[in-house]
Amino acid sequence: MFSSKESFQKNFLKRLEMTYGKTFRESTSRDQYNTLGIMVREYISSNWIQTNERNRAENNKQVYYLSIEFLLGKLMGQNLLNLGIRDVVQEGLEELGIHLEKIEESESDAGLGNGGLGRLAACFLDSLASLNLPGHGCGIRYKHGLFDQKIADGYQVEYPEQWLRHGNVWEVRKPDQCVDISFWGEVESREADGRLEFSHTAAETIVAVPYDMPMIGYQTNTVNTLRLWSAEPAHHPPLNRDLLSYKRETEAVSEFLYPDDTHDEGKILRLKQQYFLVSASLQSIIRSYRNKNGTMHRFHDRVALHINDTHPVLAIPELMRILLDEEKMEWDEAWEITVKTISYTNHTTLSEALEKWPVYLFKPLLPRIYMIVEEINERYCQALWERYPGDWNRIEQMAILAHGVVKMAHLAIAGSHSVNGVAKIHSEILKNREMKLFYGFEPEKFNNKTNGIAHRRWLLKANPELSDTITEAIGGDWVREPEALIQMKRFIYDAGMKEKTAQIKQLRKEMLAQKIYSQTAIKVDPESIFDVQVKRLHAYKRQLLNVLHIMYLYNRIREDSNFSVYPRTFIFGAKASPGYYYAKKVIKLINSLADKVNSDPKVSKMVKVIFMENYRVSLAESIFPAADISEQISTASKEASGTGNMKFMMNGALTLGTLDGANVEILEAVGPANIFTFGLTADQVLNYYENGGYRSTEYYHHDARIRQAADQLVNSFFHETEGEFEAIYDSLLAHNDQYFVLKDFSSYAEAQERVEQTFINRSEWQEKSLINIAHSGSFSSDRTIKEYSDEIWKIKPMIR
Ligand code: 26V
Repeated sequence: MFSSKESFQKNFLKRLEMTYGKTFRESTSRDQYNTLGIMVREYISSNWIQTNERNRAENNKQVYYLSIEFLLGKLMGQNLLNLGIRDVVQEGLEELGIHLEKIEESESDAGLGNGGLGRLAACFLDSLASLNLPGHGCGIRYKHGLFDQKIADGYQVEYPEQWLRHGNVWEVRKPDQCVDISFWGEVESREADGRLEFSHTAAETIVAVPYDMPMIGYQTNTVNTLRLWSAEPAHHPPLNRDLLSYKRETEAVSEFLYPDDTHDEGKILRLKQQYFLVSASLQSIIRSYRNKNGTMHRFHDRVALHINDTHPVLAIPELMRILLDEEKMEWDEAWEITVKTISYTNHTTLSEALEKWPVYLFKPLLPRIYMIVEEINERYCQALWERYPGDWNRIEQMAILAHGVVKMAHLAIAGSHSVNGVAKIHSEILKNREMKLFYGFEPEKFNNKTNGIAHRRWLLKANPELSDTITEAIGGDWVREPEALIQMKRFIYDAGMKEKTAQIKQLRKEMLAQKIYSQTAIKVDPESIFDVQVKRLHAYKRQLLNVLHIMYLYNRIREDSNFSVYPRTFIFGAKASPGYYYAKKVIKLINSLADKVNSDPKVSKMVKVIFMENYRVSLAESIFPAADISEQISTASKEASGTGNMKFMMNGALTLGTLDGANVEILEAVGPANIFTFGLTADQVLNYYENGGYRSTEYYHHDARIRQAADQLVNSFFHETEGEFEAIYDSLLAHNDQYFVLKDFSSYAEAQERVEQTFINRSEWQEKSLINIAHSGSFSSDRTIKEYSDEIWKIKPMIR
């Protein structure tokens, strides 16, 4: 049906009529989108079935990537590209008078994630399928993804996101593969054959229904599966329960993605979600494994389970439960299989983000799982005791259960054979600081896997103009083998290439300027430097540093008539967790500053500030290609990796960043002449935390630029209600600036001057931009996934 334009058109029109009972003329963009989606689904169905069949027949080892978030974005465009049918479809539709882009707009972003962690999971699924690797995702089918953000009077307002409102053409409900999930109740024990056996009784059961989504590889026959679980009431609800409240509580389990990284409300619900994901996934994986293999003794030879951060760490006691209670295995064998099966990635060292569950919540909700965690803890502490006899202090610090909480990271380390960080510096910090004691105990478990991004989304799809130019220059191998991008080095000094890529950047900046105009009615100058910071709003990411620097530019331009800067457009995009007071204040501050700057006749000739509402995957795809400067300015040691940094680099933006996360590896790749670094190093920051010695007030008193900008947060500079930005002011001075914003200010301002000086020499800038593109191949998630596959999961490509 996609073999030619004509055959596509014929099928499309017929299918449209059959599905909607409308003529083409009467149909809406959404009807057309759905029709195309149905056709694509049908087109790939035999490959999807065959991928599953071959996996079964060949009994290859499979990896299951368990993640509480999958931030997929839109799928139509990528699917068409991967299937190699985009051109045929586009041309066919054009002749019917429809633009493919228009149809694509009807698709909702699948926003089942908060940020980096969820997007990484989505990039990994693209690479797994494209590399023909037998790897699948397991997640939750949230009815509402991450909230939609509107800005009203400068404030963030959240609206429930509704991605399923018009259905989801990519999913297939599989009611025959439901599993039961048990909460609450009691554990009963009895002796059988000289062995203590446990059963979970009087539990409240809910049903997990799988919805499968095809993950289509790039020009290959492999179609892997993302299985998302939805919570539904059991057919026979508990007798002692009010039906309505049982139904409501059940459905709540897969209703909302947790947008709140910071606060504690709904803890029980979140723990329910975690167990729901893990128990449903394991039961279904084990069911199909048992059907094929009978017993579970060699489970780890055929299955790898990866846990994306600690959210799915209950996979460890859940697998133990199944092996002990259902398979009747002995503890030691069950534990060996569990550890050999499970691997774990850590995504943050921030202590606030490390999950700890109070026993008083955990134990009643998951009584059998809690018992197993207790036993794991006891045996783990015993092993520690044997290794470090008498060292109570150490054992207390390493215990899984201590002081009334379950420490999920400790459980993850104890129960898996591999623990990795997501960039070199992050993995080193884990080994030498955060997880030092665990590294001392089992050093062989620890390793690094530097993050990567799906270059087929973030370059091939997001920036077709640049992609075509690269392909013309070096051929198309880079799409399958991104390291081939290094061949672009041949063109760094090539005048034609410099001109061409500069034109593409210009075009993309004009396109973004249009979008900004249509959303905000603000005209920005596409010739200005597009300086972009898009990411979640967090204190450690230091949007505030960027803001204070813009305030300084504003003051300087107004006060010093000899001072001028090269025109700049500062672009922000960020969602704040709804309960994160400080982050929301920073959003308001950016918007207040934007009003001030953009309405000032003198300043706005040189500087504009734009806040783009509702930052999400699809918006990101139009931002990265248009950026000149990539702001990666976290307090060193705090950003585990960052992945936006890679997306910018791949699209030819230059990084302005601290030596944090993967910025360090970007520096190694491009060399110091092709990146702007500044600020404290991670060691310096960590030493300050350990030994003290930083006094933010000194920087306030000694630097007039800082003093002026800081004061403006609390004097009449912004015409907001009094006290609006007091919390921000206090964070800097009363609370001694925990993220070293003031300490790094001067170094940042200098780096910004270097940016300007470099940009003025456009020819040199373009060379640096090309160097960044040429070295971006190793930041493809293809590289990352190959490393995970070879070194942790031990899975091999299916031969296609
Ligand atoms: C959670 C919290 C909760 C408490 C307040 C501070 C805070 C900060 C961050 C988080 C998110 C933790 C998990 C996460 O999304 N980590 C991100 O993972 C990305 C993929 O590995 C990585 O590139 C980012 O650097 C990392 O922040």
